[in-house]
Amino acid sequence: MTIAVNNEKLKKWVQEAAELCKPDDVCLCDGTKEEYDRLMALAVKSGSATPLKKRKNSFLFRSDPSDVARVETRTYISTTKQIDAGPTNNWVDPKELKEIMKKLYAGCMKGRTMYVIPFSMGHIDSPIAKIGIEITDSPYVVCNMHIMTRVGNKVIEKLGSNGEFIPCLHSIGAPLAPGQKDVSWPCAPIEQKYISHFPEENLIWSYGSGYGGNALLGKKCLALRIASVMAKREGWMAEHMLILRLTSPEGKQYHIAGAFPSACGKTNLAMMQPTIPGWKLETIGDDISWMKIGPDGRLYAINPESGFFGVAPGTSYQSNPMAMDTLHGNIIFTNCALTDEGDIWWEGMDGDAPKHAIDWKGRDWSPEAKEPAAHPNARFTAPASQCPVISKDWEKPEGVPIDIFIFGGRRASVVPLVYEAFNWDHGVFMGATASSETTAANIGAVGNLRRDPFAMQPFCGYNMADYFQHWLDMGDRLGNKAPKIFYVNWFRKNSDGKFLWPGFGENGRVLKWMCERVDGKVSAKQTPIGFLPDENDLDLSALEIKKENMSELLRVDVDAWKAEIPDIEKHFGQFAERLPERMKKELEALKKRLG
Ligand code: SAT
Ligand code: MN
Repeated sequence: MTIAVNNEKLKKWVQEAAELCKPDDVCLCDGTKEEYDRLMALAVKSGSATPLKKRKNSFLFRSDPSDVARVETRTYISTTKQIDAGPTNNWVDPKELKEIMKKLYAGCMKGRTMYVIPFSMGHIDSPIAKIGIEITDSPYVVCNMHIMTRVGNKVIEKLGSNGEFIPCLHSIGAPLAPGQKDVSWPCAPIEQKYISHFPEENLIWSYGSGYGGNALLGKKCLALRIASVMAKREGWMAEHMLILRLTSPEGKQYHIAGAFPSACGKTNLAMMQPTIPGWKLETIGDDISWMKIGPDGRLYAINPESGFFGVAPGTSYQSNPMAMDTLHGNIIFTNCALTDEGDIWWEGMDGDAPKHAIDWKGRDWSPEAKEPAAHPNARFTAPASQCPVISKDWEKPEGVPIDIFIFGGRRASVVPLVYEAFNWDHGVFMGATASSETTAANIGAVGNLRRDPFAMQPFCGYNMADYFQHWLDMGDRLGNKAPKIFYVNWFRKNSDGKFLWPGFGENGRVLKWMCERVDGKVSAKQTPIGFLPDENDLDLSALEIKKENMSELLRVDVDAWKAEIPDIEKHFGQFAERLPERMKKELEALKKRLG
């Protein structure tokens, strides 16, 4: 079926892109299974995808070794004034950046097909949803977008003749000369990669990479960087947060949204099965939350995505059984290892490692090999609807009312298992000063401690200080209907470098304490950093954990917190006079409480 596009803005933009990029063909995507199957068959034929014998309708891709993660150093927020991008974003003047990129885009799709993907972030009937159109020359991107977003004719219909959309231009940056043989993962070298955002005109231009957040432009580029700016303008929130529903044994529902940096266990927490009897968890989203104040004055959240782009290594029946069961079929795997039986494998999967496999670089691999079989940022792309614990309300157009916000990160020391904010401003301060050790989700060093405010450091599309102010403004509007704010750290270690907390399903115990705090059912002790549970307040029934582990997990090390202050001051200092007064006050209050 062909569908008539009568949106003049869309027609003009596609025509301009085609004139600039010079593809051999232009194809308007319809989001159907036939389209997916056709593109996958092409990818298999060309050698870029391997069908998996052991998993129905599933395929393995291996990327170029240089193109394995987001590239924060090549990611730009391009505003007229640099101060509007703020000190945490790379900035180039829009005119200059467009000149550079136009030269790269000129003829960049020669020998390839240009796909036009109409997609909706959020259920098409949701008042919170937004429409994007991605132009790409990567069939891999089209197939991933089919899973991660809602693609198809319905979007074109909804757009109508004058509907608004966010144009997302993407090219892998690897034109083919006549007769030139393609490689299995074409991309451009790092110095030619640009992931550019023009928030003043809601525009995204990405060049040179085919991977994840660099190329699936609905995700980090639209749903976080551009959406965060739109949310500020329009009075809503676009956050790097999972969304889950917890139901108590009495049947009371609590909705929790949690912000953690990439590869810090958001997908695991979003699907976690609590070990404490009677508590039930359902998944709504694992990465992004868009939230608006509803008619009753509460904050309602939708998951704008329709799939999971999860980190594969470490995912197992022990760490995330629900994810494992999601992966039975219809999955795109990227940079995992291939077993001799025709299945995928990665480090941390249940059972023994295979005796032989093909690693993510396509080489023979055995357990004696020096390098891992799967890349540490290897991923699965999975339809959310396949998750056994997906909530029946996950696509509810109006969203779900949020009761609790959680912030967190990876910290081997200092930060206790859980603490609660004294009030909204203090909670915003906790989010604004959140810190984490870096992971393989970005190209760069792993394990370095950095401030990652609200887990949005790589994803905030404007001056982070203004974003702090936006959080304060939202709190003012929400008043006593604002969610309660908590901070968690599942990753605290003992002096031998072993994790003190068992994590995974046991994290339900911490969530239960939060719900009981919301209901005013349990007490907490006041410490300089916030309210902490007494050991007796946490439900530790049937959990074998050493007493000394618990006291270390709930210890507020005042000296270590004092030692954090200069780094927080440095972090805040970069925002100069843009830093909200109320954040300065919170810092002074913390200093005072620490003594
Ligand atoms: O590559 S993605 O940006 O989609 C994943 C992540 O970093 O969270
Ligand atoms: Mn993420």
